[in-house]
Amino acid sequence: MNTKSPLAMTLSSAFFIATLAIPLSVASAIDTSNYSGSGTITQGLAKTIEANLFECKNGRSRVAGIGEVTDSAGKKWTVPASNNYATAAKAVDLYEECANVTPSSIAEVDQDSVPLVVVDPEGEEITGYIFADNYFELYINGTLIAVDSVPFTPFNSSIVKFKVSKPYTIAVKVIDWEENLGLGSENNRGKDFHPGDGGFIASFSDGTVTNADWLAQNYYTSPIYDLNCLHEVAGKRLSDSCTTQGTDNGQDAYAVHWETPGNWMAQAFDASAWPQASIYSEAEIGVNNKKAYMNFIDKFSGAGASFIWSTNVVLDNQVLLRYEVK
Ligand SMILES: [Ca+2]
Ligand SMILES: [Ca+2]
Ligand SMILES: [Ca+2]
Repeated sequence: MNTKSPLAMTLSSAFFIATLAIPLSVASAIDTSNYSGSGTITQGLAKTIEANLFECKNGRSRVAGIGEVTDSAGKKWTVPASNNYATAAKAVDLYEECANVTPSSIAEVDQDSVPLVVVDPEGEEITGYIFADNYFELYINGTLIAVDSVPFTPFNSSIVKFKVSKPYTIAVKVIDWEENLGLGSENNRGKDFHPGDGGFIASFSDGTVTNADWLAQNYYTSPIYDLNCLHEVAGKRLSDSCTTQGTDNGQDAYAVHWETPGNWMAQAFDASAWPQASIYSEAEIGVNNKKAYMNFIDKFSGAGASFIWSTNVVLDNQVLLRYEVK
């Protein structure tokens, strides 16, 4: 026998409907049941919020846009990464085709004209030589020294100068830029959704070079087509079993995002949980046809520097690097 009053019946029905409505209202939520990592998953193309950061006046360049993609909880993520390109001082170009800066070697570069950024007035004056696929922002002891003058392509290289006392901390944000915002891909090698690759190499006049002693943590991985291929071990955000093949149907790719710590570039930031950088060969990065690199190779591999990135130089698109110079 049902002892409920008509009012109680109505209330329980209303409650039942409200409970049903919860899954209905998030019916478009991303199915992340295959994912067990610490990141946040988004799926599909981002909304373009900045159409293009860079126009090449003298040649061709890929469109370097910025997008925003929203996760299931309504949080917006900037892709390929938040950056200071619009406002920060651009690094002086060693080589940059769009600006007609095309010296054939370091001997042709007027290094004395490079502006000096003073971090410590009593410090040592240090020159840095940098090549990034595709974009870097360089901090010394938390001070932003300069950002890459070309966010995506063509491939360029840069020279910076700063004054600092040892020990000091180098912190670099590197971005492998993307055409298909939020999808980690570009039209390349005959595919509409080809995952591009990254890579970063630098040497400094005090003998500091990029190598496996640097720390590298990944904050954005895409494209991912099967969330099950992702795993994490000892702080490493691994995607080594995920495909790196291009496709013509990549519009539904997943991306994994991790919040970057607000003070990651500060000297006092504790990066001890970050993995060590992974090393890549010049052949893996594919630099032998890039004059921005080859014309200054004596300042890169010739100076003992190695290409570094996180564990996946193809799928990881925003990587933070740190190194303490003793
Ligand atoms: Ca660049
Ligand atoms: Ca990539
Ligand atoms: Ca790239």
